[in-house]
Amino acid sequence: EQDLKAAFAAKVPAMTADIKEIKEKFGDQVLGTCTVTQAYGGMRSVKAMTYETSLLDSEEGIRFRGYTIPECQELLPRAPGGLEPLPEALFWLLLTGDIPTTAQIESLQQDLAARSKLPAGVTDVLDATPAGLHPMSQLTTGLLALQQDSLMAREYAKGTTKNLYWEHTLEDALNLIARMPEVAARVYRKTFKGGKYIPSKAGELDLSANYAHMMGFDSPSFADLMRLYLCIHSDHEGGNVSAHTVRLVGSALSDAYYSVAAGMCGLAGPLHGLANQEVLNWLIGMRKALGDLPMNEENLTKICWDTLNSGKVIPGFGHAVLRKTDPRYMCQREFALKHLPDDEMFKLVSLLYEVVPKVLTEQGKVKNPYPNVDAHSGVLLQYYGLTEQSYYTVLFGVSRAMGTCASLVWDRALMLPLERPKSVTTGWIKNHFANK
Ligand code: FCX
Repeated sequence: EQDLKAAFAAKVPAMTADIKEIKEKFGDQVLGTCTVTQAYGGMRSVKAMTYETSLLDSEEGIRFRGYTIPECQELLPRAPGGLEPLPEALFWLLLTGDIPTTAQIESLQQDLAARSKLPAGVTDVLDATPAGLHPMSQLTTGLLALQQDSLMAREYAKGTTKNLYWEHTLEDALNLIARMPEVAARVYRKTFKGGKYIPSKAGELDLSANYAHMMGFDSPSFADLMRLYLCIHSDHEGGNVSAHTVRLVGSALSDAYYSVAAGMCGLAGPLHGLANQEVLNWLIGMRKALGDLPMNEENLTKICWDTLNSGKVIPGFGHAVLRKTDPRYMCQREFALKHLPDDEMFKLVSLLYEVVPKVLTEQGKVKNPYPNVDAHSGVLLQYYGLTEQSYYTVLFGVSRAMGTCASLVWDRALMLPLERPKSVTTGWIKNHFANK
């Protein structure tokens, strides 16, 4: 199938039948349990949901539809002259489970380009937000302004049927993914470049290169960085704050715009997507603190302890599920070794890769002392001149929208119901266990 909608539609019956059979065969099996400690502890490791587009292994890291990041880099179609996979191709993979052909991706790219024009009024809303508002707040505002065009909301109001929800959601998802780069680029230009906007070249450039272009970056290797960046931040199974929020809000049949906007609000937190901003602030502070002192293990160790002793976390390190170095960190490190091996900030990041795990291990609290995706991204961006760190989470958001939208379309295709786990009070727990 050349067309993404048809390729997706072809997958739905088999998946639906598969799940029906699984429920018949294993419906009564216990998938996971939840202790009192887990209920108070952010439900860590509680297996209580399914999520099809990606799976996270605590040792190996993320697999998108069974493929590791290096496998995606090898197998997914690339832009002409590019070395990194196209996020459009990753979206196809997440949605259908299949590696797309170049022809399929060209058709998807044309479709996205045709959808990319912002509907009336969206730029007015963006222009009306104060430039001092955090870029993530501006992005979320822009997404809510795009919601005026939601097909799901319109069709639901007209009385559409449940078996068509996924079609409306796919329409919304494609429009959202096509339009988000321009919204995000406008946020950048408005906040940091005096509102001098650069017109879109959708159709002429692939989504990542066009996004980079609208921000004001036209170098081929920056476009390639964007492609890699938008691929690796897209999806990280279902339980992380942004993905789970999109799923939860979508389960109320709120459309893709509402759901993704809600997910973006979660991504804006410092323990989640904002960590990439925090990392760069921390690195810049570290260079200041070093002053004329040499950048060596001893001096960096001292600064790391200062951070911990002041009650702060070391941003970019640790993870709720991962227990080894994040492969999303590793592929960015490889990108840096290829494109900016002599950059001073990259050297600092490399040295911290040796220092921080030792410090965190000595501190003895963290379950994972190794770096996550956010420890590296900022240094790559600043090398190319994207130095405004308060913008970094917006890039993460443009990527995360793709993965969570792919999953949201499946949620509606599989007709997943409203999410509504049971909560109890501390009093309930006391009574319940005292009487046992
Ligand atoms: N620096 C200092 N302390 C840390 C730490 C770090 N990088 N990571 C974890 N800890 C602390 C926790 O704060 C906790 O302390 P407490 O018992 O006093 O509350 C203890 O170690 C145990 O936490 P742990 O079970 O290892 O980690 P959690 O699952 O609770 O939290 C995150 C995971 C990612 C939130 C945590 O490691 C952290 O705060 N890291 C820094 C922020 C960051 O990089 N976030 C981005 C994560 C990610 F990749 C993304 O979503 O983008």
